[in-house]
Amino acid sequence: MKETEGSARLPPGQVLTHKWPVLTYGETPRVDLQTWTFRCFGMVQEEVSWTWKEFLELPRVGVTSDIHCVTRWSRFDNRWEGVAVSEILRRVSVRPEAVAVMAHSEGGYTTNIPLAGLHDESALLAFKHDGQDLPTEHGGPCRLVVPKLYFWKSAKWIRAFEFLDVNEPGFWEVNGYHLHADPWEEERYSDQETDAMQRMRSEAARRLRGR
Ligand SMILES: Nc1nc2c(c(=O)[nH]1)N[C@H]1C(S)=C(S)[C@@H](COP(=O)(O)O)O[C@H]1N2
Ligand SMILES: [Mo]
Repeated sequence: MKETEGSARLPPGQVLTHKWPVLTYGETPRVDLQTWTFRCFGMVQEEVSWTWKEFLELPRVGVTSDIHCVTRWSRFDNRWEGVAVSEILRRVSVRPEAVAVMAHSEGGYTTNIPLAGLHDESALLAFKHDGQDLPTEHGGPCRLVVPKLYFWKSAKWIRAFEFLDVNEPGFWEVNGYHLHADPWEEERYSDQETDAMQRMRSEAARRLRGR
């Protein structure tokens, strides 16, 4: 019976693992908590930012969720602790034209997430995993966790949300990964995007070049 339950929780094309692989493009960055801030900028009425000390004073949540990596491993029942993304969004006056967020990480990694995907009670900025401080290689001191999307959207060493009026591709999305990334729909690669998404992608690319 457990197995039936397990496979119902496993998205198509995924394999269950109990280990937690480290997947980082490039080096693990050095994060300085003295100068660390989490910033919300872009399509907002006013920029908001928190120092590490201020960030730790925000209300906290615990969320248990499953990881689904596009490289086909999934890991169930990860116990995360941190600040809900909804808690952050409550404190930022997002302009009505904003449709997406670019998550910016220490070291330059970026990933785009439609705003609708962040209005999700299971999304959080996590600093603990299974009761321990988040290990550096897994994104400590703080990473984004968006359980309903493939794990590349969960930016490690997160430092900012940039609110955007187009759903611009981030680092992996420029390099062939899907703009949206729903594991239940197997939205793995950009060649699976709809025509509308492809048009949005090229519009965003044109805008980026024009900057
Ligand atoms: N800053 C940053 N965040 C990142 C990545 C990265 O290279 N840099 N890799 C992404 C990818 S592709 C995956 S699968 C997960 C891996 O997280 P883990 O190393 O904790 O398993 O982090 C995502 N977040
Ligand atoms: Mo990944």
